[in-house]
Amino acid sequence: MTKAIFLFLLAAVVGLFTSSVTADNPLVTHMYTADPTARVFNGRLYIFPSTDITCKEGFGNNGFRMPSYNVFSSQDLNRWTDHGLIVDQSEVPWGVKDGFGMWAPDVIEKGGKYYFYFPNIPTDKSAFRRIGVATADRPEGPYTVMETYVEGIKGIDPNIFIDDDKQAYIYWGGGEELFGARLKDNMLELASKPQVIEKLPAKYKEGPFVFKRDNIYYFTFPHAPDGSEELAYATGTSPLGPFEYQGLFMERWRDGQWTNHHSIVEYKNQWYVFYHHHQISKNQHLRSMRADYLFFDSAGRIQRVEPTLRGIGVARATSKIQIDRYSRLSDKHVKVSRRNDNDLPAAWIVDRVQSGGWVNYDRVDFAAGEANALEVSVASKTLGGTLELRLSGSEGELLAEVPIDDTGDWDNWRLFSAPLKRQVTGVKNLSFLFKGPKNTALFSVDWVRFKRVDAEAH
Ligand code: FUB
Repeated sequence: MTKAIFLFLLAAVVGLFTSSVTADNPLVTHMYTADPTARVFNGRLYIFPSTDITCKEGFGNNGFRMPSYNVFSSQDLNRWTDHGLIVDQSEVPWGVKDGFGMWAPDVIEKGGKYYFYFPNIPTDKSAFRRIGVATADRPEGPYTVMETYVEGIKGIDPNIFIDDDKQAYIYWGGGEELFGARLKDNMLELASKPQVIEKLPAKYKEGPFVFKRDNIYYFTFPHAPDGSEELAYATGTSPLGPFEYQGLFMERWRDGQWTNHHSIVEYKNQWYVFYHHHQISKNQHLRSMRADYLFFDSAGRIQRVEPTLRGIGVARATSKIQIDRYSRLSDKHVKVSRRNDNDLPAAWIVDRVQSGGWVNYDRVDFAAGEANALEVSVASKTLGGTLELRLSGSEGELLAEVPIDDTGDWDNWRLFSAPLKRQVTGVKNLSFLFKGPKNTALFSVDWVRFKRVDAEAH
């Protein structure tokens, strides 16, 4: 068995039994993932992020320690599979084996073959980064890494775009300039000289990501005009430009996270942006990938994206719904805290709610007849209170009232439940309200879910 196949099988076994890939943001909570490239292959959405591992500030390139790549996929954007590791730095023939320089990747399908492009530190010291390619017959691998890097490219953050006429292009950065070139049919060599993508705004840019929609070519990129990176874009009528700068579509982080890195994909008639943030670690070198909906206006302009915790996809009513990944939250009487401090997988709770607080969680799918009761996992060291479930906002129809008692301690989690007042079907936006004595902590909520119980159990 080759090392690549062994690594693939090992990672697949580990990955498939890992359940901390979530429907909400961040998408992955059992490891750190950054620079997500999302692609649709064979009706499934795949994400190819890079991997951040624990580092001392300043150790590794620019403080990052990035040894390998994993792949994740989903059909419904709710249940995700971690397919495990696909390429490790130790497998790259031309790369430094302990360089931890496996920065943002991309992948593309051509002729039934999957081409995975990644930056790495070359042993020949010819550049800060060269771009390598690994190929596979399936998106999740196993991948075989090519013997040498793509000649003619020095830089990071490869991105591939294949136009309708089947011509492939490769783009890369980072610095004051971003570059592009045609790729040969073999996808491994340049077919044209690298050219600077012109008319982009000044200052540092990286992570180019090109896509086409309604005959407009979108050249999108993280841009640091002044401080941390915003996600910006330009549009044009051909793959290598000229492009006209259109402005930003996601604001920069203002909480110590310098980078952002994105990809944009259409899946089942909806557009999405994948990007990263350091919410779990609070360390800008340990990032977590996220996703949100993306919309265009009638002129094809990308609408500003407000990053959410709720993220994308429709949650199943009978799954554990993490309402701490809320859609909206009342201004007062509710806060969200990490449940397990620094451990991975990361988990959060709605922490010590007070009367009058509420949490909204959108897009929960009730299949006909599958649930007639609400169950909540809660903890309380006071008298408890009542958790109300309402439809479509805190003033909406009252669907359930769950009485909650003292569970003995703030980390002593118990299940409480109550019947639904009527049968619910279809996709609903839910609101959870907290009631009880004023100005005191009532209870904490870990998760909620819906279930079917027979009449006597009520
Ligand atoms: O992840 C390492 C580098 O940080 C990427 O290559 C850049 O795009 C930025 O996200």
